[in-house]
Amino acid sequence: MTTTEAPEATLANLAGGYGPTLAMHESAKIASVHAIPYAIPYRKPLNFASGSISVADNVVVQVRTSDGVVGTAEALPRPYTYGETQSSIVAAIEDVFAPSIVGLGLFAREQVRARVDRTVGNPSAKAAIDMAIWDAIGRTLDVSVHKLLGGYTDSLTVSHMLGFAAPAQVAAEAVQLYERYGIQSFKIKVGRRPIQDDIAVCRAVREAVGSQAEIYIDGNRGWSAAEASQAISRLGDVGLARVEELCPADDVLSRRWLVQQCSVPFVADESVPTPADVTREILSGAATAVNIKVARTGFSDSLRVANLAEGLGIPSNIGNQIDGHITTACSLAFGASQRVTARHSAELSNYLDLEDSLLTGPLSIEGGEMRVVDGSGLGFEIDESKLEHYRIDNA
Ligand code: MUC
Ligand code: MG
Repeated sequence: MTTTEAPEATLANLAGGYGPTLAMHESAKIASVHAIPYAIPYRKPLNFASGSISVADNVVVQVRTSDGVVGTAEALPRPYTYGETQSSIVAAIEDVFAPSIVGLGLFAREQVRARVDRTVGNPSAKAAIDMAIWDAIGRTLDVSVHKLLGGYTDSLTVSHMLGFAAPAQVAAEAVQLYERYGIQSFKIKVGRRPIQDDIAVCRAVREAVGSQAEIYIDGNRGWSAAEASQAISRLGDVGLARVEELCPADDVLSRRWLVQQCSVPFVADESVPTPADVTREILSGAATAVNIKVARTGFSDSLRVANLAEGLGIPSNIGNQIDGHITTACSLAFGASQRVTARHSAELSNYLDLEDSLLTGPLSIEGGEMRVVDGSGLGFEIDESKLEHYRIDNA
């Protein structure tokens, strides 16, 4: 086999039901990969323990095939989590990854993975390339990515991430999200501030949304294990469904001590950006659940994390890397495709805070649920005039 031919196992996996179409496009190749930086403001900033975001300074990634099909995804720079910036993502894709994968077979995802993994780090750049290739495969075969990935169900329960603000303001936002979209699951950002401030916010939200709503907290490593332990016991009356990354995973022994006291799942998020990290952290007792973020593991490695979590017998939740519209569509397609992720609420709604969208059609949340768009590939189209307007590389 040459490196530009699709490996047979991958073709066989994809072929179920799509045989004739697949045969027609078997020789499709990756013809080009482009990274387009853009900036869309948020209506209000999202503040959390490890950082803050007021503009979606993301990177659209487009993979064009030798058949002229274009697959699209986006990369989200999160310097406080993975060290990538908007310009480092563009440079990694244009200068390093594109030259190493152009010419590979479109269906040779494992070849692509092997090539990009020769460079360490850059999880968001790698993830966006992977998802754009899956989109191009879906469009080539005229099948949705959601079906290609597993097609488990057609909708997910939405959870919304609430940033730092005064208790009354956070509670009012939660109520508004319930009244307008039916959302009844809320992740509250905590950590770094005085503990009583976080406790006041959690109590205000619980009081405002009632006992039926799901509430959980994310510390983004902002507490010590001792502070987190104190906060958890003082939050007993709030009824937390799970807790996330409350203290640094590098505080190895105190983190394990904290996790052992926890009566609800302790979710690892930024401490598990790769399948190997999931194995290491779970087996060492540093967490009892994991977040899956397609923004950092694409679809190919998100499948690995979901399978690993299932094998280890721990919950896996669809997290949110403060996703824009494109990544939200990717998170939805993935989360609804797998049985293990579909059983939990998925963080899909923070795109609501963006001032504008690059997509031609809206995403919609009704009754607290988001339905999969069942078109070719990821099922969305880019509005070219909007991309032209918001891109920052053609001034
Ligand atoms: C989260 O769950 O931590 C904040 C930083 C990041 O990378 O993702 C967000 C949300
Ligand atoms: Mg988190």
